[in-house]
Amino acid sequence: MLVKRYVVKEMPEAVAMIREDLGIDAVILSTKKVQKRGFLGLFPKTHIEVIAAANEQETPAEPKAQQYHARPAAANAYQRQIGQPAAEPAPPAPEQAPAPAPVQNSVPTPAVTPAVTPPATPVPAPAAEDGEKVLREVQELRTMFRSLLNSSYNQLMPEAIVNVRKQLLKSDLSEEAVDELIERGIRNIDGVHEISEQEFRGILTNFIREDLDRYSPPSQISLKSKVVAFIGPTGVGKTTTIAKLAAEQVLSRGKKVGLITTDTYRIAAVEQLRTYANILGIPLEVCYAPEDIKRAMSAYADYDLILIDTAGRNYHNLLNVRQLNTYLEEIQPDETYLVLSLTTKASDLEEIAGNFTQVRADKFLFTKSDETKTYGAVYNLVTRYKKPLSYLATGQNVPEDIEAVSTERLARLLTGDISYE
Ligand SMILES: Nc1nc2c(ncn2[C@@H]2O[C@H](COP(=O)(O)OP(=O)(O)O)[C@@H](O)[C@H]2O)c(=O)[nH]1
Ligand SMILES: [Mg+2]
Repeated sequence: MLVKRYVVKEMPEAVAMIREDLGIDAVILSTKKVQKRGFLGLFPKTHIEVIAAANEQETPAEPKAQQYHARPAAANAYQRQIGQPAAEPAPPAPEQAPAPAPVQNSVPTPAVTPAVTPPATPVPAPAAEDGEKVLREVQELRTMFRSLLNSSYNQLMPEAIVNVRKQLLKSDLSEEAVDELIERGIRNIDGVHEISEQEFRGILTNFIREDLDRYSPPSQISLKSKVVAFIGPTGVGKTTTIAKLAAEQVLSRGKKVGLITTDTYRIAAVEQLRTYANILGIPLEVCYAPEDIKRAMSAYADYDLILIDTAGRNYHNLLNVRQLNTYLEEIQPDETYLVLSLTTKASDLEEIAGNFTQVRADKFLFTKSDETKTYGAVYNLVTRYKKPLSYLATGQNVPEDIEAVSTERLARLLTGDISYE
């Protein structure tokens, strides 16, 4: 990604420079009026600062037929911003028409120098330096975007984009995640002023869905897994979720299921799981210490699936996380689900999930989706901790209130494309 800043007298000058430096796929990220004190006061005071960006491999521009749409779109967008009537859009070039003159010939010669002078001939740099440069530029771009979106300049952002951004923040996506998405969205469109709110929302919905599927699409208990553990903080719904999944595996998949609980911290916790086990007619083994695990496992030697409930403890405390790890080392699960409630405060979820990175957790399982209308934490955690989704627990009823996650539905809820019932 190349990001460049230009300070020009008139917008068409900037457009011509951008096209020459960054190519026709460059996007204008921002334009604003700036006061510039010139040498000996010779320059006029009001200039326009233009920030533009493009993918590095797309530069420099090759003259192509499409190029001729770039200037009118950007220039018109700007003219509308500063209250001048936009020029008529250029008619599409007829198929056999002679090649039109390059754009820079049709605009006045630039009377100013860009604040960042691009190199005339790009010199190939070593790979490591390239990487650092790209990182630096991406960081610059982020910082610029954040200040852009939060400053008075916000007023210049088209309403469509501002509204989509507001909705994402309302869904509890982190500000950082939102700004990254908006930035990606803008990079993917031809002109920020041309796009409708619905179109922009559609683009971001797709990005969110792709991101949620990136670390492998949501999956349920694998047919190959025999030992599956459920871990997570107190009261998030681990035991209830295990009861729902045990019922599904027994009733719909015809599996021979056994339960183990290591949650002997609360007496009621064992009784709660025993009640579900009795209803389903499946056995429950209780483990009071990590040494009990081997005995419990051997009791289930000829079972298809063993679901393991663990103690809900305060996992802000790393000591509790380590204790849990001792159990998991004995259990050696094929899959471990980190169960988290969507009703937990976003900052607590971040911290708890962070502490659980010390434990091998394979997938996220979110509960209590019925008690909140903001699912942003799902996106924040999946993208931050790079683990896939699995099930969504949607209520207290056993066994029915659980479903496989649909990333498309989640993405549409987050952008406000559909509403929570
Ligand atoms: N609204 C709602 N409540 C749930 C859900 N899952 C569990 N619960 C309730 O949350 C409480 C704690 O559940 P429990 O399974 O004991 O949590 P654990 O401590 O993590 O094992 C119980 O009252 C459950 O009925 C859910 O998806 N939605
Ligand atoms: Mg429990």
